[in-house]
Formats: sequence, structure tokens, C-alpha cells
Amino acid sequence: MAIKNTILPFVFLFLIGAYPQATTDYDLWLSYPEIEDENLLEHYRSQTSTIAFTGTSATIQVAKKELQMALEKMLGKTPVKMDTDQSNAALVIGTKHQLTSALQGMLAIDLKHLGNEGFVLKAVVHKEKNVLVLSANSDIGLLYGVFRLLELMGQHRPLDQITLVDAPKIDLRMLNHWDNLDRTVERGYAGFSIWNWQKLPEYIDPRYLDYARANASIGINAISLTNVNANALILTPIYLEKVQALANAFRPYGVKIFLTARFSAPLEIGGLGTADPLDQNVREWWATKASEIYAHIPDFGGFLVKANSEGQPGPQNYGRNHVDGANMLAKALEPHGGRVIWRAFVYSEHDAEDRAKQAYSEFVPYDGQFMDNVLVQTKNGPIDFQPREPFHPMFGAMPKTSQAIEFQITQEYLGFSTHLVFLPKLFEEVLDADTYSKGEGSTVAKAMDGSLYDKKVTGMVGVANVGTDLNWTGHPFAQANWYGFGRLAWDPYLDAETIAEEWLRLTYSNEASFVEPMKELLIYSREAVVNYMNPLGLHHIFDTGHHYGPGPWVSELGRPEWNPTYYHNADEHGIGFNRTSTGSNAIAQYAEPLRSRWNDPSTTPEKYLLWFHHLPWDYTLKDGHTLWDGIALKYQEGVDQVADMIATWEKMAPYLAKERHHEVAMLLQIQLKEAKWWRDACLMYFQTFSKRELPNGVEKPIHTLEHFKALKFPFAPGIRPQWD
Ligand code: BDP
Repeated sequence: MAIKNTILPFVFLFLIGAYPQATTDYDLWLSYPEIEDENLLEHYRSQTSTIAFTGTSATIQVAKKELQMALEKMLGKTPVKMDTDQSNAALVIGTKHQLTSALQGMLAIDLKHLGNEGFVLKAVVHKEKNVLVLSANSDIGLLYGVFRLLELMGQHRPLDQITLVDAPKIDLRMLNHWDNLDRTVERGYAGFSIWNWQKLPEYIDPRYLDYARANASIGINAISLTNVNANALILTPIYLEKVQALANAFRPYGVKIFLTARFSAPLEIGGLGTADPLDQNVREWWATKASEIYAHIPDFGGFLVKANSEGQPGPQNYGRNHVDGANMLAKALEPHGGRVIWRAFVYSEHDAEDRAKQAYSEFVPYDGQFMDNVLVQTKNGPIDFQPREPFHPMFGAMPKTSQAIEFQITQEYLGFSTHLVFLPKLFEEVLDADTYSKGEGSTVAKAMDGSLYDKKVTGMVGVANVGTDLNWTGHPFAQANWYGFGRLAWDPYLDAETIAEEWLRLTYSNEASFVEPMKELLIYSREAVVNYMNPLGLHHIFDTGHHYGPGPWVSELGRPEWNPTYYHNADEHGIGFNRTSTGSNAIAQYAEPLRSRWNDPSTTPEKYLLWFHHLPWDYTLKDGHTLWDGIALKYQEGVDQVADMIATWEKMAPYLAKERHHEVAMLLQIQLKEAKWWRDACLMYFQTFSKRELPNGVEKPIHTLEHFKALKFPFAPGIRPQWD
């Protein structure tokens, strides 16, 4: 009894002490903290003192609820009331046709250019009063506008002079979940899949709605639910009912559902003897399947397909090609307005060609042959979501094909959910890269948004990093990567700094003395991980299978291109992959002047040096160091940058609750330990070839190379249960 009495209050205090912190992380960038600045409060209160918000659709109800909740939290105002009387309102929200003609006139903006998803937010003076008008062509445009208004307020931005006209530049802004039906997540580091298939369709986890809210708040309008290494069961009636329930839940938020289609589904669940795309029965089977899906989900987005890639079935199993496969599915979806997203992530162990060249070689000749409702989805770089890769040469090289660019938000090759790495910096680098495909200024962003070549449909895709973890993404700062992906998919010309600032202000604090140093930290966090994992263009030197930690020595895997030794080619003469005209000639897949520039190490940016060149250990870098010293110093720089991150974070303690601060502090310590692991393991291994001492300034390793080689992680998270 006595024991109970002393422990219980302690447990209780612990719970109430810990819970608010946890819920804050759950709230993502939508926590809407109370505004304390009196002037700002007054400004926002008067600008929202009376609200006219017209409309009753499910989307409008969602928008109203969000507005109400956020204003009550930020302005401490209860309750926030809304009606439809625009004559006296301080904030007027309505589609173009719902606005009074006086207000329509005052907007003086042709809403036609906003399309179906854009919005305008404008401060006008109406009847001698400041009125804020939010308008759009559709309810979903209004929902996006409401979120943006709230985000501006969350960042303490003034509204009295505002004229913000904004519309997404990319049609399909999509997350790909790599979630399996057993709820494991391939390359997922934030717990299990948030899709609770067993309780669906009846049970709609409130988390689904928060997930949809978060996506809508950054403009994400499509998701594929299941792993690209697909299971055909998702297309069976019992699962389609569950998918329908999710589609119904997400519809008000403007989020469309796609499913991954296993190419061999007609065999596995259809009872057919073949999945040959030119077989009439197969074609009919898919057409019937498409109709069945649309009967459940009238606005179904379509299929995402990984075919003839890493052992997945595909048209080539039947002597057909990617066009045959993609167009067969496209035909089945066409009558319903659906799309096929066909992945270009292909490489073959039977092809001795440089893996970096294979997708281009295979797909570019098909330009112009895909149906209009097909998008070819291509990873940002030619290998596989490495910390740094040059852009994929397919961007800009298929003018007659709709293309989607695929980024990985989950950090398979970037330290899982333990390392703080701000990925918008990586995304920005790729989007800003000049392909020169139509002369100077032909950036990847322009190739993607249809401004360079007329595209039927445009897309940007991110492999999701969310799971059942209380904070969604494992690392609280990994939320910034979800946020930043959405913002860039909406506008691929945004810069990473702007995004970092927005996210920091919304998630943590508006204090300049917090925002400025933390923004700097976020920006260099990406270069830090490149430095301590894969400096100077090194790539794919991760330990095998799980990709956790370094494994540059791995050389015995079944497929040559799964071995790190294939990529770094270290030997006594030097290191790097010769992709020049004297090597694999991958540079020929890039337009001039890149081709010539990257053919010569002296004109290749050093960040890509060993991607394109095999160079001697004493090759002289731009700063005068030998290549060996330069590599070693980069590894050390990466470690030092993590130490700097820790020092900066220490100083941030006053700005956030203790538990929240401590959580990130602990994660940063793991990051430091792992950065040193990368440095020491890679340098000791490469040293066996370079036979050179570590330069001054590089810490001496405390373990042996054998120690690192012997490390095994059979239970590392995110690994595929089996390669089928
Ligand atoms: C690789 C992952 C693997 C994925 C594959 C893909 O290791 O799990 O299935 O990409 O994108 O990076 O299909």
C-alpha cells in the first residue's frame, strides 16, 4: 500500500509532464501556438474579427474547422464564428462566384490563371474598412488558401498589405508509401505503416485525417498507399473496400489515391495463365479490374508500377517492352480518367553496362510512344537516392513524354531517422541543375513543370517518411523533409532557405535568435552528411541490404552493381568510377557543354569528381591537397559539422521545452558517433589501397578496420523481409 502511494503520484506527474511534449511533435507544423506579441495579436484579431466563409462542401467544412481551431489556438479567441454575410466581414472567404461583385472588382485579378488549385489572398479596403479576401476557383483552392493564411500567421507575417497569388506549378504532387500489407515499411524508419488494414474499412483512425490535413497544408494531392514491390492482394475486393474507405476519408482534403499494381496480378489473383500485356484476356482482365476499382473510388488516381526492376515482374517476362506494359494499363484506365505512373528505375544484372546508364538507354528511345495518361517516374539521380548524385540524364531528354521526378524523403541512404539532414537542400540542388537540353537555363525544374517542353501532365513524387511513431517521422527534424518536399512540389523554384525558415517558425519558434542559427544548421546539414558518408562524388558504399552504415569493402553480392566495390573502384592507383569517354561514357547521356565539362576532371565540379573519374591518389585538388588528403579532410569536415550542429543545438535550449530539446540532443549524439564510424571505417579501408598517412587535422581512428567489417545488423530497420 505504502509503495503504491508513493509511486502513483510520481507516475502521474511523469505522464502529465511528458504528454504535452509528445503531442506537440505529433502536431507537426500545425500546432498553432498562441501568439504573445500584443501588436500582432491586435492586428490578427481585427483582421479576423468577423468572418464570412461561404460554402458547405466537405472540403469547406474541413477548411472552416481548421480555421476555427487555429484562430482559437493562436489568438486565444473563443469561439470563432463564421457566417455568410460579406457586407461587413473583415475576412471574406469564397470562390469567385460566391464573392459580391464589389469584392470581385476589388480583387482585380483574373482568377482564370489560378487553375483548379490556386488561390488569391488580398488585402483590400472596402467601405473604408480593411478587408482580407481569400478566393479561388474551387473549394480545394480555398482550403489551400486557408492553410497558407494560417501558415503566414504562424510565421507572424503582417497581412494588411498582402497580395498573394499562388497556384501549384506541378499537377501531381505525390507521396509514395513503401508500405507492405503486413504493416512493415520498406526503408521506413518511423515505426510501422499507418494503414491499419485489419481495422479498415470500418475503423477510420483519426490519424488518417491528421495525415490528410498535413498533406493538404503543403499542397500534396496524391498518394500511393502500398510498396512499389507490390502485393497483388491490394487489388482484390476485400482490400479495395478498405482502400475505398481511405479514399473517402482523404477526398475532402484533395488527396487522391493511387495503388501499386503488380504486373503479374492477372496470374496471381486473376486465375489467368499469363500476364502478357498483348494478350487479349490480360487486357480485358485489367480493364475489368479498373472498372471495379472506379466503382469503389470514382476519383481513383491510377496505378504506380515497378516492372522488370530488381526482380519485379513486367512486360519483358513476355518478350514485350515498357511501352507495351505501360500502355496496356493506361488503356484500361483511360475511360475513367486514370493514369499510369511507370517507374524508370531499371537496371539488369545481365547487362554489363554501367548501371548509371541503363535507364536512359532503355527509356529515351521510347520518347513519344507512351499514351497521354502515362507518366514516366524517374529518380532524381541515375543510381539510387544517394546523398549526392548529378541529376538523372533522362530529365530534359524525353521532350514528348510526361515525366515525374522521384525523390526519397525517407532517409535510406542518409542516416535513417537518426541523422538530422535537411533534404530540401538536396531537392533544390537537383531542381536547379541545368540540363542544357534546350540551351542554357534548361533546369530540371523547368523540364519537370512543363515550361521547357509541353507536357500533358507533370509530377513530383517523394517516397514517404511517415510511420506510426508518435512524431510521425522518427526524427522530429525529419518532419521538415516532408514539409519541404510538399512546398517544392507546389513550387519547384522555392529556395531551401525560405522553406527552412518557414518550417522552423511554424514548428518551433519565431525568435530570430532561434531561427537564424537553426536555419544555417539546416542548410549545411545536407553537406555534412555528404562529407561524412560520400564526399567528392563517392557513392553507394553503404553496407549491404539494410544500407545502415559504411560497407565499402562489400564485394561478394550476387549482382555486381549491388557491391560498393563496383562504385568506388579503389585500387593502388586511385579511386572513382570512370564514366568519361575513356570509361563507361555515361557523360554522353548529358547535353553539351556538360558532356565536355564532365569529361575532364579539371572542369568537373569537385562534388562530382569521383562520380565521373577514376583518379590517382596524388591527383591535385583545387585547394592544392592531394586527392587522398582531400578525401580524408572531407570526412573529418563532416564530423566537425555534426559537432557544430551539437554546439548550436545546445544554445537553443531556452527556446523549447526541455524534453523536446533533449530528444534532438540525444539523436545528434548518435549522429556524431555514426559520422565518426563512417569516417574511420572508410578511411581505414581506402588506406589499404592508398598506403598513405592520414593528413594533419584528421582524428586517428580508435578501432581497427576488422572491428568495422565485423559489425552486423540483422535487425536494422526498414529492410525488405525478402526479395521476391
Ligand atoms: C532501392 C531500395 C529498394 C527499393 C528500390 C526502388 O533499396 O528497397 O525497392 O530502391 O526504388 O533504393 O524500387
